[in-house]
Amino acid sequence: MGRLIGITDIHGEYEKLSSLLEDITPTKEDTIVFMGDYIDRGEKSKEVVDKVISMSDFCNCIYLIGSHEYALLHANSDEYYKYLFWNYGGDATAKSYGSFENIFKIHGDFFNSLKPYYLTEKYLFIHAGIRIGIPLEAQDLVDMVYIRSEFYNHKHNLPQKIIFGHTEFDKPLIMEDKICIDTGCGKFKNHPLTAFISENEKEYFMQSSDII
Ligand SMILES: [Mn+2]
Repeated sequence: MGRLIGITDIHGEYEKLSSLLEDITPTKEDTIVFMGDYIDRGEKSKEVVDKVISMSDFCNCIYLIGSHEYALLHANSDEYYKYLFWNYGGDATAKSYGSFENIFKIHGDFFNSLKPYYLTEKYLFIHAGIRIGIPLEAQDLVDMVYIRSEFYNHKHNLPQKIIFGHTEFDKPLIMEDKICIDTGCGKFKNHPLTAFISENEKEYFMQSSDII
């Protein structure tokens, strides 16, 4: 059995992503679940998306949607998400692609193909979390990519451990029923990108080395 790996909230930090993936060195038996927020804030959103797409040559890859991709996909049709996109780092993404229109010309198929979550027997990988008390199949996508303390401050009732991101902590937040691996990559220059790894019966983390 290969490793099951979660990576989230890369936010255009191509060097941190490359360094972490190099340390992980994925093989054909491994699965990487990319849990959203590929873009915005950091300078290399386009390179980050190219890199995560290219990883499917080396291992099984799952691509989830994050809040920043949700805002991107709704920026043309909804003033609120347009505001969110342009005020939370979208300018860096447009610059990385050359223009806002280019984001869709170059990677539109990728952004439109992103999944809401990835479920295994032991884990649920999801960008932000779930609204507790509602069945998984009835969850609202907005909650799944934007929810914060209403989720992580309470115990949930799913049999799986939930691996999530979206809310940053200084180090992985480890709770009995959930683990957050957003360690502020892209938001704070000296914060690492963190990977959650499940291998046989072990759970551990790997982080990008200190690239400033
Ligand atoms: Mn994020």
